[in-house]
Amino acid sequence: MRDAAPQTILLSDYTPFGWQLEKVELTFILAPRATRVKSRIAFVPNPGAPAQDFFLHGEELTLISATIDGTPADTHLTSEGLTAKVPDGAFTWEAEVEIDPANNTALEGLYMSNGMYCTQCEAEGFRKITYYPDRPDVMSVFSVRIEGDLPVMLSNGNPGKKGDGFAEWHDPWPKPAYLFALVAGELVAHSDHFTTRSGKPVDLNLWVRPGDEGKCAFGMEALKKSMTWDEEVYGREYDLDVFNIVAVDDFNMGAMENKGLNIFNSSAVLASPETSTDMNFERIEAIIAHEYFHNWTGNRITCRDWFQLCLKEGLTVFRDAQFTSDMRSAPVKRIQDTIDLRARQFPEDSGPLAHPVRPDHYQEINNFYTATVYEKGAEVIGMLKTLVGDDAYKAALDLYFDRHDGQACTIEDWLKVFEDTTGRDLTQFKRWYTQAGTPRVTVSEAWDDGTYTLTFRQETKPSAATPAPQPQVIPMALGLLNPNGDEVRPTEVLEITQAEQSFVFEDLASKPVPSLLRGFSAPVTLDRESTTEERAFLLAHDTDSFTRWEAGNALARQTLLDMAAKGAAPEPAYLDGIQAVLRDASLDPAYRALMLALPTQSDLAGTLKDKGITPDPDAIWQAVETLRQALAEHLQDLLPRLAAETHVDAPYSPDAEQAGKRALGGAVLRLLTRLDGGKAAAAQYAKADNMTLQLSALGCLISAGKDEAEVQAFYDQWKHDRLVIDKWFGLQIMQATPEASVPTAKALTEHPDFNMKNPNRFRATLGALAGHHAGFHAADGSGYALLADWLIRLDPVNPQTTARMSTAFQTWTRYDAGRQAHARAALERIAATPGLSRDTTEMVQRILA
Ligand code: 0A1
Ligand code: ZN
Repeated sequence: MRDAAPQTILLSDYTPFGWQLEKVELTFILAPRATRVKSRIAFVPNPGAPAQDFFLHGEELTLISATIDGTPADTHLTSEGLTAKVPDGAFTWEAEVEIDPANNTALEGLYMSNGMYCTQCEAEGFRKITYYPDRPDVMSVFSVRIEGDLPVMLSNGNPGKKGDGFAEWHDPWPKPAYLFALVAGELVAHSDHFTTRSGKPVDLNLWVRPGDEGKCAFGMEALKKSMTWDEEVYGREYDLDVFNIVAVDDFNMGAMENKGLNIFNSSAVLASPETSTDMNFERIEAIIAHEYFHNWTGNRITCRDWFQLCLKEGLTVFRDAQFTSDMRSAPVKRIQDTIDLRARQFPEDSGPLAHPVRPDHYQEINNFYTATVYEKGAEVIGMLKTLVGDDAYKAALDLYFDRHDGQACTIEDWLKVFEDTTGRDLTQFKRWYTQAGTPRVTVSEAWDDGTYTLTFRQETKPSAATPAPQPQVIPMALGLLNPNGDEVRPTEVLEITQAEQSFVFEDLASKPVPSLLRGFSAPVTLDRESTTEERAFLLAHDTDSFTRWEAGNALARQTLLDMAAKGAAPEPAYLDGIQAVLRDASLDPAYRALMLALPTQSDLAGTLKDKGITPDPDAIWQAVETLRQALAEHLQDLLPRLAAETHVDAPYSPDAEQAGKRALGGAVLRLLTRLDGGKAAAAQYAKADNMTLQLSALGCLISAGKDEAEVQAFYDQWKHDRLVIDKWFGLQIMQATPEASVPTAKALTEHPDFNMKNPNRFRATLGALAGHHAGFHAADGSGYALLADWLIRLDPVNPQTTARMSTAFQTWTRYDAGRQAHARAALERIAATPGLSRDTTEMVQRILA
C-alpha cells in the first residue's frame, strides 16, 4: 500500500528528464509469486534538460542487482524509486528486480487474472515492473524477451524469435512506458487479416480464454471497420505487422491502448447475441474504435505530462464519437452523448471535484481519468471544429500529425496547429482547457417591427478550481422558425465571446420562435424562460432533430420539477406532444425511444438545487413514477401498435436499425407493464432468444414485483457466464424500489458469487446502488453507510476502483441536513481509515472540502 502523505504535483513544475533512452531491453522470467525482470537501458544526456539527480521511479520492487556500465551502481532506495550516481556522458544501466504478480490485487503493473499474466501501466504502473523514468515524455524503443512455459506470450510491436519456453518482441516505434504491455497465458485466438490502403498486410488477433471463442466475431469486425474509417476520415494507417487484442476479466477500466497490444476488460470486447445487449454491442464497437484510434492520437503523438491527458483522451473520444455517428445514427449518438454529459460531467463540474479539462495540479493522476477530461475534452474539440469549419479542422489535423509525429505534446502544441492553419487567435478559446465549471447561458429576446434581437448572458459559478472565471467562446448554433413551423433562418453559428452580447435579425415577417443550441453546440446550460406552448411547438415542429428532442426533454423536466417541488399534476402538453411524436412512424424508432427517456433523477435534483430548492429524492422518485404511470395511461391505445411496429422478424443483428426497434420496444414494454402487471413482459421473457429482449423483460418483471421465478431461472441459466451474472447483480438493484434497493444490494454482497476483487462484479453491485438515486440517498443514511463499508474494505485491495467509486458522494451537499449528516459521517469514516490509499485519500478530502 502507498504512503498516504499527500504530495501535490504542479503543471508549472514541469522539467524535462535529464537523459534520453536510446533503447530498452527487458527480460521477464515469469513466476506467479516471484517474477524476475531484467532491464538494460542505454541512457544519453538530454541536452535540453537542466542538471538534476539521476532518479528512477520504482514501487513495490525487490532490487536484486543494479549496475552502471557493468559495475555495481551506487544507489539510494526510497519508497518511490531510487537515485544513483551516474557518469557525465552516456552509460548503460542494468538491473534485476523481483515482483509478485499473484499478489497484485490493485491491477496496476504486472498482475494475474484467472491464471493469466497481464499488465496495466497507464498512468504510472510501469514503476511497479522495474526501475524506470516512468513519465510520458520519456520515449524509447523496446525489445522484450519473455521466458515461461505458457503457450501464448505477447508484448508490444512485432513478434521476433519464439521457441520452447520463450518469446521475443520488438517494438520499432518509440513509446513511453505507460504503453508497455505483456500478456502470457493459455489463450486462444480469433484471427483475421487487414490490408492497409498502402498494401501493408496486418495480422489481427483477438485473444481470449478457451470457451470465449464464440464471443469474438463482433469485436473483430469492429476493429476492421475502425481501421478502414481511420484511413478514410483521418488518413491514418496502421504501422505494425500485427495488432493484438486481449480480453481480461479483472481490469479497472474499459480498455487500454498499449502499442500493438490492446488489453480489454472482457466486458468491453466479448459479445454474443445470447449474452450481450444491443447497448453492450454499441459500447464494444465504440471502445474497440477508441483504443484503435489511440494508435495515432495517444501513441504516435503522446502527452508531455499527465496534465495533458485530454490531448489524447478528448481527441480520441471525439474521434470515436464521429465513428459511431458514421456507423449508426448521428442524431441519436448526439442525444445519447448529451444525456451522458449531463449525467456524469455536469455534476462533476458543479461540485467539489470540479477541475479544468487540463488540470493544473493533482495528487494522484489516476483520479483524473474523469468525465471532464474525456467527455468535456471531446466537447471542446467539437466546438473548435464548429468554429473553424470542417475543412480547416481537417487541415489542422493533417498539420498536427505531420508536425508532431513521434513527440510528446501539450495543449499549446494542439491549439497552435489550429492557429497556424486558420490565422485565428485562440487565446480566449483556451479558457475551455484552463477553467472549470459549466457556463450558464441566459437568453432574452426583443421583437420590434421586423427586427428580432437575442441577448445572451454567460456566467460560470466560481469554484475552488477557478475562483474568477472569465467569459468563454461559445459557439451557439441556432435556427429561427416562424409560427407555422417553417424555418425562416436555417442553422447558423453565432460566436458568443462576451459576458453579455446581442445579435440582431432583420426583416422578419413575424416574431420567430428560436431553436437554440442546435446539436448541443457547446457544453453549457441554457437558461431560457420559455413557455409550455413554445416547447410544445418546438417538440412538434423543430426541423433540427436535436432541439426537437431537447424540447420534449425540457417539457418533461419542467413537469417533473413542478410535480416534485409543488405537487403539480403531469403536464397535458407533454403527454400530447410525446404521443404525437411516437405516432409518427416516419421517425427512427431509436429517436422515438429517446423521446420517452426522462431526465435522470440525479439531474432533476441538480436542477432543483440550482433553483435554490433542496431536492427530496423520495419526492423526485414519486414524481417520476407518477409521470410514467400517466404516460402509460395516456398512450394506452398506441402501445400495442408500437409493440407490433418494433417487432423484429429477421435473425438477430446488433445493427442500428434492429437495435433502435428493440430500444423503442423496451420502452413500450416498461409502460405496458404498468398497465398489465407484467403479462407482456412474462411472455417476452419466456420466448426471448437474445439478451436484449431477455434482460428488458426481466427488468420489467422486477419493477412490477413479479419476478421471483424469472430471477432464479435467469441465474440458473447463466451462472457459468461472469458477464451475464454481472447484469443479474446490477439489474436487481437498479429495478428495486427505494426501500428495497439498499437491502437488495446488501444481500447481493453476501451472495457466494459476489467477489470484491473483480472490479466488474464490485461495480455491478455497489455501482448500481450508487446509481439508484432514491436508494443511495435514502433518508436514514443506509445507502451511504453500505457504500462506505465496502469502499473501506476494497481500498487496501484496489485503491483505484475505490477512489473512482467514491465519486458517488460528490453531490452530497445538495441534500437536506439529515442526509448531509449521514453522508459526512460516511465520508469521515472512510477518511479516518488507517492506511487509506493516496487515491482514496485525495478523493475523500476533495469531496469533503
Ligand atoms: N487510456 C485508456 C483508459 C485507461 C486509463 C487508465 C487505466 O488505468 C489507470 C486504464 C485504462 C483509454 O482511454 O481507453
Ligand atoms: Zn482513451
